[in-house]
Amino acid sequence: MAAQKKASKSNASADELKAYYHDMLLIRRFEEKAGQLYGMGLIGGFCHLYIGQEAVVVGLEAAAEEGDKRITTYRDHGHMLACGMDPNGVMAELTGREGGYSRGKGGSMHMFSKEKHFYGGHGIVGANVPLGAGLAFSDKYRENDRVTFTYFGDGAANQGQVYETFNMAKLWDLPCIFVIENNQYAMGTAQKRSTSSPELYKRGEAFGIPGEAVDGMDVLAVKEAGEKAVAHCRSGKGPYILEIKTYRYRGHSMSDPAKYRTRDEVNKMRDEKDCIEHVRDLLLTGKHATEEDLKSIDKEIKKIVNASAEFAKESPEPDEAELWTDVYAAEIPQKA
Ligand SMILES: Cc1ncc(C[n+]2csc(CCOP(=O)(O)OP(=O)(O)O)c2C)c(N)n1
Ligand SMILES: [Mg+2]
Repeated sequence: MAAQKKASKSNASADELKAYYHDMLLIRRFEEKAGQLYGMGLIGGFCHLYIGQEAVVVGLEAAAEEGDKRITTYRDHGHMLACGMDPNGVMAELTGREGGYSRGKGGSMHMFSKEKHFYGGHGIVGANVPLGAGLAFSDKYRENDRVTFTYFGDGAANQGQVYETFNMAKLWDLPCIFVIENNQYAMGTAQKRSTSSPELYKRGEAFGIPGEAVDGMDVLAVKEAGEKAVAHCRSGKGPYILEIKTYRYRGHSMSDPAKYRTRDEVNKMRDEKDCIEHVRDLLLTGKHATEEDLKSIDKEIKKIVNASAEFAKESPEPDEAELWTDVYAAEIPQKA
């Protein structure tokens, strides 16, 4: 609730607020649909939904510019949609079809888009963090001013390789924003059961990397913190840590009955802190939009999401011969 009061003082424009509402709702409805398709047996394997955390990625994408890079974990559908990847291609990948971003061979955790500078989708906890520093290194090497958003969870923040990465990222002042999405749980383990120093934004102190904690249920606060972090990185000052405090409403993955927390805890977050309701309130109370305007956005999103599900069902399964493709790069990059 505190976040809601803070944000209501914001002077974000009507268009800006509507765009956040649209983008967060797209992620939520897309994820709900993915959950349904999973229940129907149309999606197999692992599937980690992003419901509850939408303001994190939408706020940070609002602070990003064309050419900036992003890399994340297995909880990745929201990141793909927020950076502008096509919902049809994402849903078709979830159902393992030819029309998917990895031509049906990657699934939920392994999708990429060179065009949108989205580098996955990684299933091994913590392993995408050094890769993110590598992406930032490539920009530093090329002497452009792009930055990389490297997302990981509160659980991953206890991984050793994260600290090896912090060391090198600061040593070389890499333009990398380490985004810790602290949703309070790592599978069934609450942060307080696993973590001796819970202020994750301070984890860079030993390396000289600044950090701050952000209310991740408030898209405007996330955007503001993102802009600060981006400015820091672009000006050549090196990496920055954002600990974004958020919450996942669903289980860790589709196979998690979530018995490690109470229904009341989840309901309280939904009722008091929901990021989409927050922007909806700002739009209505600030008279930036009417109920009718919001209904028409809802309708548009329903159409996009339903179309993605249709596309995902109709797209054929990959041909068996595809087992032999995309194993090695077709072209080996040569030294210039
Ligand atoms: C190296 C490694 N260890 C364990 C796992 C199993 N595992 C998958 S997700 C996860 C929890 C990670 O939690 P967190 O980093 O907080 O991310 P969240 O799922 O909350 O987004 C674990 C232990 C794994 N995938 N990789
Ligand atoms: Mg977590």
